Amino acid sequence: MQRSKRLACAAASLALAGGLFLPAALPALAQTADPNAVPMQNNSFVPPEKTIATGTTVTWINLDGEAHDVLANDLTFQSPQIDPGATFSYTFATPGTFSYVCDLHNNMNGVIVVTDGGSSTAAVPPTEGAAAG
Ligand SMILES: [Cu+2]
Repeated sequence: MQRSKRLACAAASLALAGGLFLPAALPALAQTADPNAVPMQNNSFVPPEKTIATGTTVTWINLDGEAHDVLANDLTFQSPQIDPGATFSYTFATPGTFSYVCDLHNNMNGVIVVTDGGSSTAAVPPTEGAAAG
């Protein structure tokens, strides 16, 4: 049966591309409702690049079966070892582009782009022209 052979081949490719398949990680990923979360899965940051507004707290969540950490290239932030299932949060108070790595896996890297305010969802009313007496 050619069709099933092709399917098996595709499945094998997927398995190779994704590394170890960890069924236990799937429900955990579904729980990641926080839009500012960066899961660490299959030795990757997901997504590797994230854009946030100034003042946003990013939470890294380790969904792998081994420890990771996050270390900004410019040392703006640095986590302790993040064990499986553990998290690390950092609030970005200043705009900029912050690239970071997992110190334990040098092929694991990511970028946080912090924009200068401008978030349309920010509930900060303009104070310009407010009456002062
Ligand atoms: Cu790592």
